[in-house]
Amino acid sequence: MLMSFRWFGSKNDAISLRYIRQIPGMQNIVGALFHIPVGEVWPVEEIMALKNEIESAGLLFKTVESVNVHEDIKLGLPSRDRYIDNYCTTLRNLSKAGVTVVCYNFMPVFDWMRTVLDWKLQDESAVLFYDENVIRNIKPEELIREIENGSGGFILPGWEKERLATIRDLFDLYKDVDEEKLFANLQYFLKAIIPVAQECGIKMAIHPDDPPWPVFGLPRITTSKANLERIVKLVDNPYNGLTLCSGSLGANSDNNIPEIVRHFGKMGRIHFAHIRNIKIDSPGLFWEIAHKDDRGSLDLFEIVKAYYDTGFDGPVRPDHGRMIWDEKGRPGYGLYDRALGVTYIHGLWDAISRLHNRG
Ligand code: DNO
Repeated sequence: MLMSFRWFGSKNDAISLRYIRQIPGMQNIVGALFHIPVGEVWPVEEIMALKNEIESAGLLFKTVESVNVHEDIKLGLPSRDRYIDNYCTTLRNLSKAGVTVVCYNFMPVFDWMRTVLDWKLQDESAVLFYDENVIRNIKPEELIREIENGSGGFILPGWEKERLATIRDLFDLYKDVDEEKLFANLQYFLKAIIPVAQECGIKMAIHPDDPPWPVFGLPRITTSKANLERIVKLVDNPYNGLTLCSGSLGANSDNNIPEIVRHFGKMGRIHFAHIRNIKIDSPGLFWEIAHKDDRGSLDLFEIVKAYYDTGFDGPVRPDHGRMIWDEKGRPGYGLYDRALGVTYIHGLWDAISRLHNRG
């Protein structure tokens, strides 16, 4: 595995590359050009500048999260072809910088969703929290306002202002889009981009919907083993693969994460691993917890072992962490707890591999 850390760039991240490099075993940065509006081409010069900055700090830049997909593509509007062309140009430009994995998602309107960004656990650490009852009783606009107010001044990935400004129009446009339509629109997109990705040596990795069920009546399809199976078959090519996010898929306890990792790992379709733990209180009510937490709903040992057993050698990131030690930063994306997560994942991996090699 290639141990990786998500970084939002020197202008947008409170954490320096120097600190990230000091995390034991850290190798690779998961980055993006966050200022480019969704749907526009990422210029090669700017990608190269990011690569140089990361490499000068002694780290690799092999992974991008995310090249976001324009809503017109998800909606299947006639204007999608222009955005798909732009997407292909961005992939070509990224390949010039040596990027080998691109993560994206296909969630209508919203990206990941939470109802509280600083839920206090008993030990006073703060975590991301989700309650379906709140979602049922709040207007999307209100939730957006609350998320913005709780973000500590940081722009949260997927919650960029411009995109959400037109929210009412988007809800109207999605009235005619059900799950089947969304699958068809995803297939149209994949048929166009996967040959380009293959030619560029970039593995495409769709991120699961978070949480993995419909929200605000909008369809979501990247939600379960069966749907992931359908997605990888929409274009049956090894470059059409997955970001296997344990915390997103795992919020539905019907999703058996170690089993899903083994299944798609054996098929060679997991291109990016997001490993974190959550605590499910009851269906639709969950919060994030430390990677090492024996009260967690996910078994991180079994998950890491599934990656090890299937020979996974792609990028892995600790995904989110709690806010601890009075750190101020982007909710979910502090330095300290993600660094602890990295160390825990390394510890599990090293122990599994040494025991394995001993026979
Ligand atoms: C949130 C992230 C998501 C993820 C996108 C991938 O913390 O897990 O924003 O990056 O869904 O496209």
